[in-house]
Amino acid sequence: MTSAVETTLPGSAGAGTSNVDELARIVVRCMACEERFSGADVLTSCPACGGLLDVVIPTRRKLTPGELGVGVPAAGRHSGVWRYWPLLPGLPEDALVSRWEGNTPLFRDIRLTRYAGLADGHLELKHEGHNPTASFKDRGMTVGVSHAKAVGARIVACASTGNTSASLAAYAAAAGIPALVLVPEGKISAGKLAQTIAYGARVVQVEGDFDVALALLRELTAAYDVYLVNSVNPFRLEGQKTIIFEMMEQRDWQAPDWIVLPGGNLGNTSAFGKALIELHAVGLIDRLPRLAVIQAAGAAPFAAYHASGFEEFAPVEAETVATAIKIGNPASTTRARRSIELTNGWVTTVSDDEILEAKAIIDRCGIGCEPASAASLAGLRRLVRDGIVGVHESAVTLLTGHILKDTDAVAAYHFDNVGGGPRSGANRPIRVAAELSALEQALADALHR
Ligand code: AN7
Repeated sequence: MTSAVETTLPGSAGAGTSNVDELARIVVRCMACEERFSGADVLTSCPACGGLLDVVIPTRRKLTPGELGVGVPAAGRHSGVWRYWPLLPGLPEDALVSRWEGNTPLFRDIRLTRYAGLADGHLELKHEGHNPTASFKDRGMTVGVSHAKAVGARIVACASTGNTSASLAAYAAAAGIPALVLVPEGKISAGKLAQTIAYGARVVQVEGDFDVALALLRELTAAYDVYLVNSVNPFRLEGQKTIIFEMMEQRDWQAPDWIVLPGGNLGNTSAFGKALIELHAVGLIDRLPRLAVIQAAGAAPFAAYHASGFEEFAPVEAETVATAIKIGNPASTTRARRSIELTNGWVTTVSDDEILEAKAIIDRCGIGCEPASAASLAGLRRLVRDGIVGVHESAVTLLTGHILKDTDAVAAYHFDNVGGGPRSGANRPIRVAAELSALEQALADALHR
């Protein structure tokens, strides 16, 4: 593609010849028309029919857990993504951009299990906030940016509700590739914006919501030679599969009955379905868990689509306190539908109040997460109450981002009492005179918390 701007873009384009050979061995396939393309191409939709693309991972041969670590390049040895090398696209080693992402904990807490309504020992929480930029996005970004580097991209770009932009900015900085990010003006958390600025991306605040920003960016990437890293990028989703790989490894390859996750643009939902199918195909798990996707009630087009028996999809104007998932027209809807169908999954919604209450309880257990993440626990509780998930079934919920991602949400809950009346467990700091007698009262209060 040519344009006036193109000649002014920085850096040198074009993959080295050895990279082209390695990239050409990777097969990318359209999930709609099954047309096949080369990994050396830069594609975020099928040039033939516009469908979403999958990287094809060979799964005919059975794998043992030990064989998963075979062939891991030195550059990815410490990464919780690249150590699953045989189930990832074989990118050239000199292109790998890693910040030791992944390697996240799987927590248990009896209080949260009881809050969900499950029998003791039946809930685990995979905390993806323990990633380098404090959200799960780093797992996809290490693969997306490594592919961008391998093909010689001169600039990488995304539209974001904040976490993708923070992650892209960091990995682009690590790779030495310029980054452009579009965020909805005034609608992402201050912490995420701060990360994106500090890591050095060119930040554009678009007048409009996330859906407007993504549509605008797709116009730009269609016209200019800009590498798009949103989750329509098939390489990014390959990295996000490793949340499932690591979760199953931590559970000694025993699948839970349910995996519960928040749904926004539906990249994780898409990646999780693919990951489970691949693990099952190579014999590392013997059954498929059911995926349960939880949307905020004010941003729930996928839940409505599911409720219609996947007959009618309609985008919505999104509104929710969980800004990360304030998305009304998810880019990966068709791929996410496939994940739900393949795993006999479910989709439901929770209110902002349910999200905030679940978040306060997760925080109070010393685990902590951002609001969007808490939708998973709130949703599980709802599903147990509705009888969709049985009390004696096992579940893993995904916590997608760190508590410090959105400190405004913490303040609003504990200080402002938005929506009237004190929130349950609200914890407002008190001011005292610098006198021992005043502290004695605080000591008595603290003992009773
Ligand atoms: C904390 O950063 O879409 O359903 O632009 O940041 O895979 O999109 C963030 C999404 C859940 C939803 N939890 O995941 C972005 C963006 C957190 C998130 C989601 C996001 P997908």
